[in-house]
Amino acid sequence: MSELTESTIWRTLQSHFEQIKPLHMRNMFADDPARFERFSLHLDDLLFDFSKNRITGETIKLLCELAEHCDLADWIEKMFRGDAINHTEQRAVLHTALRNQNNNKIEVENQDVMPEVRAMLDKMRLFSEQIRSRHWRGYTNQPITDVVNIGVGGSDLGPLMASEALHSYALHDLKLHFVSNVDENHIGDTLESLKPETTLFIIASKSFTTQDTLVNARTARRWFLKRADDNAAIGKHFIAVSNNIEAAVEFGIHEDNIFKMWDWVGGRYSMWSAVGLSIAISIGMDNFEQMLKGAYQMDEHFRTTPFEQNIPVILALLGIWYNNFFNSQTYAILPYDQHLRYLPDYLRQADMESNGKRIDRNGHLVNYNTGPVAFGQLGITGQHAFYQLMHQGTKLIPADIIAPITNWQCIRSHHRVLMANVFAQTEAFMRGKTEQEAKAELEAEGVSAELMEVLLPNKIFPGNKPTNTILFNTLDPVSLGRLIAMYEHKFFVQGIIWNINSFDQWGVELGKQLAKTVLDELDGPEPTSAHDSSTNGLINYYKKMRPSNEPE
Ligand code: G6Q
Repeated sequence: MSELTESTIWRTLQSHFEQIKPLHMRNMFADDPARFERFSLHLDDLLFDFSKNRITGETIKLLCELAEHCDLADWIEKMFRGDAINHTEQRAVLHTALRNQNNNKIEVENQDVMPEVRAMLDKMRLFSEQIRSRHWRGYTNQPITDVVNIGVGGSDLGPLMASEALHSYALHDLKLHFVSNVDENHIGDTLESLKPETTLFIIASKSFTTQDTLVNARTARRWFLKRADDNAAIGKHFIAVSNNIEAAVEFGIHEDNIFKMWDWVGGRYSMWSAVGLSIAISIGMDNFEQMLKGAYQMDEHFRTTPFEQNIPVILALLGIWYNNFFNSQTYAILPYDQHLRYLPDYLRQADMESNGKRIDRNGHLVNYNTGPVAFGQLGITGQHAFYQLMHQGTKLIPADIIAPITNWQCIRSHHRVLMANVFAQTEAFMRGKTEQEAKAELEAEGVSAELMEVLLPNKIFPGNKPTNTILFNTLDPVSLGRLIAMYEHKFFVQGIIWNINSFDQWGVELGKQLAKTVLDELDGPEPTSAHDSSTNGLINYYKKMRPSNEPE
């Protein structure tokens, strides 16, 4: 039995859950006109409304006691000061150092990391300004018009999400492209419209050993050299972001063109580092630094605010409430802003790779649910697709609804409709529609008694579906940084409560290892018998059916 589920506070929460379970939020709102004020928090213009949750004041109090029981405050300090809390890789977890705005030292093995971080930011500034101002010239003396980030997972999703989110700040005659899939169609389609003379490749790989990325990088180099026909020209067109300088140099990238990463930055937490170089090139370093400032603002809030008013802590505890007590297996991330379209993908990795663990920090199998299945899409798109299941299906799917109050263009006829959907959906999820209400509606439509009998049960919405609503003024570098840092800390808090290591990823490493072994077998002509009958059968079928004249 685990210490967590055996603890008094866990048991108290369990019996508290039995009291809360039958209550309907509709009645909670009717009974307490101040519920919104009571259950919402602010950080500058960010409003976090968590009143549409199946909670009372007692729930929050008990959940905060759970956080105290799990020594959350100590763990927060351990992370920020650089203790090796990623114990399976014996590493510090210091993405917060990348956006640190104060003059305090942050030490890893007695070495202050801040001078190196600042040097990296300076190097990013210099380089991104050279590209943006067209001082950096390609091998035919033309300026760069296209930047291709080649990377995967943590070396792709952050820059992809953030550069799309901050698209309104982008330099529009400089286009960003992202290639992550080793399927040749991805790089093939991307290169189709590009010219080697004006293209810059950023090979982003912390390890510089990830097969997908290296295969794509080699294809890019071949494509480039076919036209340039001069290895020296690579210096003007290939940049690397990596912790493995040796491998990047061996690939042919000049040492001056390598931006360093550190082993204390996890891939999925690395968009604040030089992995974000493509973001900086697109929006400019001043804006990139505003994004760091926004994240730092959330870091400070997280580090210094009592749990009951602490946005990431409350967000995390609500997740625990549904995951571990209501036994809901999933939750939805639903942004109502076109430019946040990659946010659900980004957060899905950050959450599921961090908290998809079943072994606790003491090496034991856990006996409770850990990380949920995170999914999502633009809210408006989801409304016309999967919200049906959320409203009337058999699963409880809590949701985060995220919306900026205004945007770059903010055309009234569009934006008001958008916001009307935000408010109407959160209300509908909470209230539902009672039998009486549904009946009154059908009667008003004049449906026959016969049809009423058929329709009525289908027109009832149970409601009582929890949502958090997150509003902020506009999607800009500061608000984006703040939003992402909020979620990072949410996942951290949940990992602490579940007593798991949120910062390793052995499942990802397994994929990398397995693919290498099978690749050797695919190269030889003879059938394989090294696996189970299904895997052998699939490999051998592939070998038999593949074209014999595949180009390299
Ligand atoms: C992130 C993961 C994973 C990683 C990719 C790419 O936290 O570890 O998504 O970012 O596998 O790894 P490289 O950057 O080493 O190529």
